[in-house]
Amino acid sequence: MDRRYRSEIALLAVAALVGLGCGVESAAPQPLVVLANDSFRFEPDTLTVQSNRPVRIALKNTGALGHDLTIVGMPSTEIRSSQAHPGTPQNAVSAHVGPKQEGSLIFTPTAQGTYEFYCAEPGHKEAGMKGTLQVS
Ligand SMILES: [Cu+2]
Repeated sequence: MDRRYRSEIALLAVAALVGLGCGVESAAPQPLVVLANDSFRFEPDTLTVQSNRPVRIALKNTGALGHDLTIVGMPSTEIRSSQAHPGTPQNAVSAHVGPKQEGSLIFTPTAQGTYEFYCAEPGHKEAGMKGTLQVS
């Protein structure tokens, strides 16, 4: 491989990265509001978003217990959380909210699929605190 060919590849790589960055920044976020309560339910418990567009979930805890919204195994970039739950797995998207608090969870899902979300507080998922995120 000669030097000129190599620099053309480098230029193409840079152009691809810049293109991706612009695409993410110019896309309008998909705003969602999810309520968490002490009946161990999310409202709504079914969410639908588009892939490769940023998602912003406002998580409102209407209860007197701490709750969170955790999604494990969903390919995502640009992940930002107001407060991750302590002990959240590394491949998780998660936001924790204290009683009567509101938090935010921002991410860009990169793969279509159906993903489970749940509350990672001990016993909450088992009590039914879970839902489904559809990425189309
Ligand atoms: Cu909970």
